[in-house]
Amino acid sequence: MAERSRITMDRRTVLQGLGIATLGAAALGGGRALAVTPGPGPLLFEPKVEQAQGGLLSVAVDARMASYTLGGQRVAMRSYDAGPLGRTLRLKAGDTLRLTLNNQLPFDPLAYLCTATPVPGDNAPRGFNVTNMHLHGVHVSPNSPADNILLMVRPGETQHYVYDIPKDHPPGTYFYHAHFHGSVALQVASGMSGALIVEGPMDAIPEIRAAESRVIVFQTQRFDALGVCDDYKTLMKPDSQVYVNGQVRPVVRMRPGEVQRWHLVNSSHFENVTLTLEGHGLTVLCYDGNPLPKTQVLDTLRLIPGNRADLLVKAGAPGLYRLDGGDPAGVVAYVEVAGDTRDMPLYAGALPPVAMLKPIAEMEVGFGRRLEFGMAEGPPSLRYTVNGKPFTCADAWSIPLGAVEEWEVYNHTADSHPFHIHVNPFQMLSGGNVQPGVWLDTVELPPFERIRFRTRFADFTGTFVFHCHNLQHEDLGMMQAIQVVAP
Ligand SMILES: [Cu+2]
Repeated sequence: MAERSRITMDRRTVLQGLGIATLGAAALGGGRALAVTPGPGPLLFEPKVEQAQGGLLSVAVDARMASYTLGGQRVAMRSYDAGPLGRTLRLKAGDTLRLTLNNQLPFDPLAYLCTATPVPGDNAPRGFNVTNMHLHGVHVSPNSPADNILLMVRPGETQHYVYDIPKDHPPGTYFYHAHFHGSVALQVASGMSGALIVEGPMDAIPEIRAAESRVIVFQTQRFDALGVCDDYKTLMKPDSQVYVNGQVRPVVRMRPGEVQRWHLVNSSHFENVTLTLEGHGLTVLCYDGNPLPKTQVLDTLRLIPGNRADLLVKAGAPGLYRLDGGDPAGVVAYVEVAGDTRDMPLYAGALPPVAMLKPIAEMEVGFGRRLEFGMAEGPPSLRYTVNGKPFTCADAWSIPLGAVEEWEVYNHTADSHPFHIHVNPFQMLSGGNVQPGVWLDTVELPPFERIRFRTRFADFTGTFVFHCHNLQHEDLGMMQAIQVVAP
């Protein structure tokens, strides 16, 4: 099948040169219906990497308007550091991240009507130039100066964050993004996110260490004819385009037999990607930054908004292969295999265990909860809810530090919702279109289905949230606060 659908380098070059979409497998192979697959774009652009030195990574991130070309159109979008995607932050478990967030977004009088701790009436689009920072999936304190998402950083203000990454933190791929309630969807969709990679014992495995890293972030920027996005109508306009590192169908180059380590992030505000790489298996190391007990080879990998995965990919014979994102995204990137052969070993086997991810036995569970994601009222004042109520800071659930709980979450709507919780990952028991036993921080909650998982409220007291990672649902109320208290 791979033979049949491979498009030769020459053909690609010629067609790309002419600016014509290349024809799909069926068309080239003949016999089947003519299918048109859009052709490859430019070489994959990867954001600059900021690497911790001597246990410390200090970075300044500017939230600002930026003008650049996206998918052939000039846009003016909210950004980190003036591009479609923030820099990649790389540190080791045990390191400290000092992040200075400068809000250089335009002055906005409405910013002064926003309150840091939302009341129920605030579950609406608001504060598009107000921001803050969240380390998604990272096990750090939810209190200032760390991962306090209830802070507000108004235009012209600066916030100094300090995050101490625990020594036994699961090594893998995470991301950082804006999280001010009311502007999360619009800011993240516009590009206010970036990859964050935590290194640990897994990275010392020689075959993994030898693999060159690629950061691949899926985004869904939306903009109008002028290239701007300043309202929900634009944000939610029908459009299936998925950008990869701010590009349309970029090309990842590999040599035959080369193994690469891919750090995948779905940073879209609403779109799933279901990935298959033509003619190649995907060797999974981590889901949501959590290493598996041993590597696992998949044909298809589904990433809902907020999910990440760490993969090894070994290139086959020379050719051009499609990375398909499933329906409705279609082909999201290409892999071009060319050049001298390098027969690198593809690691298969055990991954170093992480103490934090010790399986949670039934006898360890001290409390169970049933909760429900739902909707309230009809348009135009549609709100999304947890247990029948849109978000408010006034009703945080109190949970003692060290509690181990089993949750059952039911989706009482006809939409799918990516369930995401801050600070602590959870171990799946059932549902969510994933294998029981995996550790995640974001899982699919399909329509009218339920998920079950167990989790430990370990190490950190303070107030944080769980919410829908379909980010406009979050802004419209599908979020709940938790206050972890000293017992
Ligand atoms: Cu949702």
